Amino acid sequence: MSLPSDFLWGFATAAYQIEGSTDVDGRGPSIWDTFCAIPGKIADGSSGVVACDSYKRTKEDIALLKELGAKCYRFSISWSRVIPLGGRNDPINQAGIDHYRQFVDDLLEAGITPFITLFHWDLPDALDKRYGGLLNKEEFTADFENYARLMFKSIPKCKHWITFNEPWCSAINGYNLGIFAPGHTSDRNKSPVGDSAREPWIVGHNILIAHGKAVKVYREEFKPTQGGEIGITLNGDATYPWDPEDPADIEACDRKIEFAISWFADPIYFGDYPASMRKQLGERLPTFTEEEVALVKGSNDFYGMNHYTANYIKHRKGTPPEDDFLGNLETLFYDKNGNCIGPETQSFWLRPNAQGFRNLLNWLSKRYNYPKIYVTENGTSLKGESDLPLEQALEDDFRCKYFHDYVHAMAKAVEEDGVNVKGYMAWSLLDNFEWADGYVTRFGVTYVDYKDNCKRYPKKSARQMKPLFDSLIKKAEVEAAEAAKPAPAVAEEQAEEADA
Ligand code: PNW
Repeated sequence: MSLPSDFLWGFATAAYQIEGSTDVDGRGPSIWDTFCAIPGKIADGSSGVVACDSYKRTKEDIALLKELGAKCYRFSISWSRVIPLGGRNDPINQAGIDHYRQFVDDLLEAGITPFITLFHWDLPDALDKRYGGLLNKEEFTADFENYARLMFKSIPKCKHWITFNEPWCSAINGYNLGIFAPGHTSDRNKSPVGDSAREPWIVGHNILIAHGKAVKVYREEFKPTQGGEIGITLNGDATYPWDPEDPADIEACDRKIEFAISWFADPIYFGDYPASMRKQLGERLPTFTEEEVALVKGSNDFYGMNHYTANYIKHRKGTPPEDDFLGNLETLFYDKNGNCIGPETQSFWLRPNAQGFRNLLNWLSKRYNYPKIYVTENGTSLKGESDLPLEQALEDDFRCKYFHDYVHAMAKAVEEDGVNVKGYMAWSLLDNFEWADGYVTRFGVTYVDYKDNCKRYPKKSARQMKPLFDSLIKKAEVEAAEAAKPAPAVAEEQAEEADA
């Protein structure tokens, strides 16, 4: 038993990936609606128009969460449902607000703690068209602040807020590789617009400022009366040196994490970008004004951690190309000695390696002085899962092993390494729209039958979660008894005193 008695566990989703109903009740389009409409951008030519139909099935989804024993649920708000055009002078859509308010009431009624993500990549399309969306610092940060304030005011019962999900993905996938909306890249075969060497760093900077502004609003205008907490969710993979004997590979391992995670976390915890990024990117990496430092530094009540996989890292020699975003290194699945990082999944970037999770929890905790961590996503796809008949897909032993190993690695990090993890949300409650992969890649603990009215069937992994966490979370009575016991050293001293 190694997790604290107040430990929260549950599942995560995101609006565009599950809701569907994209033009219902006054919702405006997001950049993902627009992106999906461009031929060739989504593997199976699909979109989030129907997805899991969750907008219309909130009661059913909550019943499912309850059935699985979840204590918390992380979901995101579709900005363009509540402000269809997105901007601070644009009309508000009361139907959208009422939907999410009701959803939070229903979750609480079911005894499930809501975690709300304000931005899971689905920017209102009007803002992209109006002023370039995430690229426009003044406009975007002011509009995000306004949207955040509206949500804090509208849903006072929510006590856990996440400003942004994985800004790395918005910046790199959206503005360097062009594989996510809005699809900017320097590669003119893929997009007529974009500058992969510059735009991602501007977007990252603007997201940090927008995050800082929203946190300031929450802390000054809502936290004193509502008493909740707010943070950002960052993604990042674990790293191992390709050649464990080569100091340059060992150094590259840290640099890889700095380019992925510390890009955002260093400004939030220390007030500036990592030196390794400044060194490689020079003036293409924006600088923080004093006012911006004041906004961003210290702006996390908790660290939201999304984590899936690990890589072997091999340093590169010479000057990296201008569009490099990894830190002048290669990410590999095999090391110098032919060891493999982990088995294949349906996602080209994902191979399970649970020890890496424990290592990264330690890396983050040491660098950022043991912050409170919520694991806001962790999970896996399965190679070929979509080709299986339903009955076989429900026996997802590979996913069961993944969750078992990762959750145990996390529990060890808490118990033995002193890492401060307070919650864990598996990705995902449901199979859903996996962005550029469409519906072919499934991440759910619940099978969604897209051919039969999105019927839901919990897989083996869904049922495993409660017993898994029950076996690791301390009972409150036991924990209280332990806390009341004097520490062993003190007990010895007392015994000696008694002897004397
Ligand atoms: C996360 N990568 O995205 C997202 O937050 C989820 O919406 C998504 O469905 C889930 O992970 C599974 O993919 C990622 O290429 C997308 O390393 C891509 C990467 C990592 C995370």
